[in-house]
Amino acid sequence: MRDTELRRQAIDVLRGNWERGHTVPSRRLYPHQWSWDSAFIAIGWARTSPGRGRHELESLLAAQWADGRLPQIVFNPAVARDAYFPGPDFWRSRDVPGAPRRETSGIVQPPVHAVAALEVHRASPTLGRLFLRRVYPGLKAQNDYLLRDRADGSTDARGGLVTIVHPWESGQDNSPAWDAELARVPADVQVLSAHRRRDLDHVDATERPTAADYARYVAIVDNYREHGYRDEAGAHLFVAVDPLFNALLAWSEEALAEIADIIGKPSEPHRERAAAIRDALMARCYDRAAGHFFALDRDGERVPEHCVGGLAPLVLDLPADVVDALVAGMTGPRFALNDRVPLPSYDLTGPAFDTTRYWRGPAWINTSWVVLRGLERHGRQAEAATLRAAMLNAVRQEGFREYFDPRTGAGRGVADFSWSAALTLDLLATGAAPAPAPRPLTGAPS
Ligand code: 2M8
Repeated sequence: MRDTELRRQAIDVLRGNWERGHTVPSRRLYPHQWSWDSAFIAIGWARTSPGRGRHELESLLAAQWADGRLPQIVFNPAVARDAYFPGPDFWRSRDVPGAPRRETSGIVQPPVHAVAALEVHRASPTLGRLFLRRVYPGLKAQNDYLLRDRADGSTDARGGLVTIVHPWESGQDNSPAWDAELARVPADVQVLSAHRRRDLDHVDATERPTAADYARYVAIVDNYREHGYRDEAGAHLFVAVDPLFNALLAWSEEALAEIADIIGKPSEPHRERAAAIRDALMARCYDRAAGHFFALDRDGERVPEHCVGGLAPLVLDLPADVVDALVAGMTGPRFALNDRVPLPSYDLTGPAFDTTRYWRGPAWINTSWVVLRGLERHGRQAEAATLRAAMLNAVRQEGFREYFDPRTGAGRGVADFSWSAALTLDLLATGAAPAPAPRPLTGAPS
């Protein structure tokens, strides 16, 4: 299929999923607005209709909480209240002081939005400055919330990173990195009899989290909701540090620095925050022997599961030997970089590897896109070209599927999935050219 035809099909998917001001990830499975999906989707809109990219981010920011959190889901009042589980009646954000008028969930997702805002600006710079002025305060408040209320051990020497308090906050919902921490949460599958899982209406159960996983997901939210979604003692049944989440936070601080420069605000504090998060990732999550960044459990111990998120710090300024080690891991048997199928979400040789169940092996376009940007940042053009070819091959062969079998490339999850289409538009627009070089950070690690 020619590039022009692929581009036309990708635009059709985005147009079909556009819903007056935002884009749903999937018409049937995810009929509301999702936080990090909107960031990737805005990057795609930037390549065809930047105005929609601006709307995408601004509609999400309109649902920001008073404390700065940007919610994982913004519910569309025009959609049936039980079309998605867990829906607005489960989260009950209306009962919470500081929640917006529009109903939302009470948790967050990886903060990649400032990167998206900068991409949208670059696509239409004449209008962009005004747009950047409008979105900067909300984007900054989002990161302020994370660094303030989600700081992990910030008062001791191990600080500098932020925690997630639900696997859904990682975006890699049922990754093996969360198994041990999740196992500490009581799984009462009986609670599911009070709810109807709507995901299984649309996707085969073998491709989705298990009933026990869902029972635990529900229990974690029940507890957080009882604490009014305040990040206080006892509010969290699940606590972890995710390298992908923190890498995107640092990357978005770099983007905020660039945005601040453009609109005449102080940028140095953002560069310092980006460097501090990068240094903490290096000190706490990076394992020299393994050449990989690992998640941490609630005690700060590394969880030795190789997940694609452990390659995400490549988007940051890293020492050359660390870049070499990450690339070696990517091309080795665990991630088997090739030009047919994007990177698996989890170690192909790992004990929990599953070709089919969603974040436990299958290949996703968004995580590969993040790693691709990292490879380009470090001038690893050969590996970047291979990964780019794999991503384009997967969508050409199977369409804009939600995820792909990491061995055969067969499409899995829903079809017409927005971020797969959106990031394809970005790949087609950027061709073989590397992404613009980011400005170096202050104080690169030795
Ligand atoms: C998936 O997560 C949602 C819950 O947020 C679900 O399974 O119902 C994940 O892949 C997540 O990363 C994504 O943002 C969301 C919508 O595409 O779907």
